[in-house]
Amino acid sequence: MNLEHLQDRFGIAGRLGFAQEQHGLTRVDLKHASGACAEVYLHGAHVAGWRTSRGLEMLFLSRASCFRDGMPIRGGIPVIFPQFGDGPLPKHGLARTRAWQVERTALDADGAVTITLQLEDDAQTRALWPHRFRLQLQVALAETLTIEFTVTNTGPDPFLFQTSLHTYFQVGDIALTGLRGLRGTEFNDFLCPGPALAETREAVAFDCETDRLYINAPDRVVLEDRLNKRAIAIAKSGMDDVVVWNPWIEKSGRLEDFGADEYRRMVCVETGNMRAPAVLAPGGHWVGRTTFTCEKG
Ligand code: TA6
Repeated sequence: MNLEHLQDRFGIAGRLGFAQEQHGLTRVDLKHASGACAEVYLHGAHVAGWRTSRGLEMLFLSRASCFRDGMPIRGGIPVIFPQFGDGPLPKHGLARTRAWQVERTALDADGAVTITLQLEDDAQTRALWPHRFRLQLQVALAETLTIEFTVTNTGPDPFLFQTSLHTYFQVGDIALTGLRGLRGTEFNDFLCPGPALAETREAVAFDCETDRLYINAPDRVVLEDRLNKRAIAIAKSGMDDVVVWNPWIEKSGRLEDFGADEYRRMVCVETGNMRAPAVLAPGGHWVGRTTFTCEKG
């Protein structure tokens, strides 16, 4: 569907519009009555930007990011399915690099601006992963940002899957950043494989490469950005785990779509089911949700 048809069918005057980004990808601009706004690409159903009603950009987007078919956007909220991390499929699965379709848009009774994007299996996905599925991602912009991710097994066989909202947050300085709420939670350290350990700190701090999966994590954690004097509450439901990632210096140098110094101004706090793959029976649904709230700043 071309831009004009998308605008005619799904546009909402002053609240939701479609644009062609300079690399040819279709972007959806959402604007809430409070002044909060967000940008979502149909490519990967990728939320690439979110600004609060006070105009504060909350998500990190690399200046070196690609914006082209077949490549994930570096930053924002990559949608991960059916595989988290490395494995038989391309890393982090196949959802984040495919063109999603607009299913519906709405202005909710409470004034939230919503768009629901959909991805279904096709010959290309089935060649990679031989299962039938339907994904829906609903982005709801109010003074908060809520992402609802639904997986439906539309085939005759059960399948195993993992999911993640791989969210990149922008911070003033990683050295003045902490993630509260994980004390006592067991985690796997991807950088130091071994038995799960319990987090002992009130706030996870960052002074080196960090890549940890917190198992059955609390449903609310708070990212503190002390330099910007702000905090972001991350509240999940239907999602078991939290992954915390900062590439630090050496890994940053190995990422082609990431600036060498950008590790200082970002951290990923990811929500989903990233640990053991879950089984979804034929006709089954999985729904996970995460709401982001800027509490100060
Ligand atoms: O979520 C953490 C992680 O798995 C890290 O190991 C790092 O590789 C990151 O994802 C980014 O992966 P990507 O494939 O987007 O470069």
